[in-house]
Amino acid sequence: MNTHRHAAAPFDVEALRAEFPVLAQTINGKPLVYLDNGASAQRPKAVIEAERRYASEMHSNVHRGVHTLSQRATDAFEGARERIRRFLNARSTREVIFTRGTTESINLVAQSFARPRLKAGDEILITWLEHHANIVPWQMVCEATGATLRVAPINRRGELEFDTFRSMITERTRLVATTHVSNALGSVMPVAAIVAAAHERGVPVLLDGAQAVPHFRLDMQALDCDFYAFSGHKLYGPDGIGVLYGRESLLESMPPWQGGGDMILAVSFSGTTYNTLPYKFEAGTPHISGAIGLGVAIDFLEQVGLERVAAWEAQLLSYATERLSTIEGLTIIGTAAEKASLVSFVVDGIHPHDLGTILDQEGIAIRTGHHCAMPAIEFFGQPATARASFAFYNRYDDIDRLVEAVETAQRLFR
Ligand code: 7TS
Repeated sequence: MNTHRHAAAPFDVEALRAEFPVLAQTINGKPLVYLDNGASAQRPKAVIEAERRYASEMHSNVHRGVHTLSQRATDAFEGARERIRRFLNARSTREVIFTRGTTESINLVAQSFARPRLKAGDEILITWLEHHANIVPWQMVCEATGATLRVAPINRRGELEFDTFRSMITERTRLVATTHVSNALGSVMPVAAIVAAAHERGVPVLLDGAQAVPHFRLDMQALDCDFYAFSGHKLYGPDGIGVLYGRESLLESMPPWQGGGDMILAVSFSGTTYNTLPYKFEAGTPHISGAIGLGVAIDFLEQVGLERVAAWEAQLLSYATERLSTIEGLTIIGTAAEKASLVSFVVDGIHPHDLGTILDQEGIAIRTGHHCAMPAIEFFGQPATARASFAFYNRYDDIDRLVEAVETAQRLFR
């Protein structure tokens, strides 16, 4: 695709919406407004069709058959890995491991990288903004090894206190694990500075990219992090599939996480020889159709253009922030200088869950609750918030509908 010509073309959101069958329905008699993309984004026809085609024409197990179907499935599966490598600008497909999603990717690093290395007195450093998937696996490792989990603070805008964070990286720190974008508040973390500060002290960095990958162009070589985790279902792809990117030298040094088929070269009762990367970390039959669908989702996103996506979503974010700010009694939680396209908010006198229920009556899907980031939400003295998270297929009209529905809820509660 000619990216220059493409970049100049207007962003045709209606044409893009037509690619997403889910969006064209009514919920409770109203046209659906889908603003829960942070929890899971919708799939374009191309992804649905790729999964259907795989099941109806290609399905077989990978890496084991000499027969044609197995070779087709293997080619499509490994082709998806190469697409993902290119998307991430990873050096090699050996650095691209398929997992079930962000959660499993982080657990893999926790169990295979951290657990064998850590001992009492060692530290893992995270931040106050983490999703539970980037807290609990480290707590489990700390419990097993006697290591300590330390948490870098944030300010009232929901930004990392970077100087304090940096001062918490010491000779005891064995790993820094932070989110790239906060799912609860939208804050974009200063990941380049985080990686630089950690590497200055020789500490590896894991980034939780679940909320960043759908919005920004990534470059693993430029970013220079050691691990990067994300999920297919937030990236317009299938659920049950995700990726762990890992620096090859570190992955080489790590023992396998799970044992079974595909992760071995030879097995006998006197011992087993493990497979090479990335297969060493992919025990058992993988989610083949999921990986293929994820490759197609990435192609789709590349065709839309990540730079254009980022520009459109920035407009949506600023329009939503402006419109919601005009509602009396509504407070936006999370006002970082740099934010991805989501808005967390609370409304005086209405519990977020009640608000979510009323919005659903209006056909509007948002997420309410602690967003699996309880410490981040509780930091603001809230048990829960309402969260509208935008994808490139959202439009100004969706935000107008959201604002109207919040005002309707206020009238009902008055
Ligand atoms: N990390 C972050 C930053 C996330 O936002 C999520 C999911 C995860 C990890 C876990 O991803 P999974 O695919 O393995 O489940 N976040 C959300 C959310 O914000 N609403 O629902 C799920």
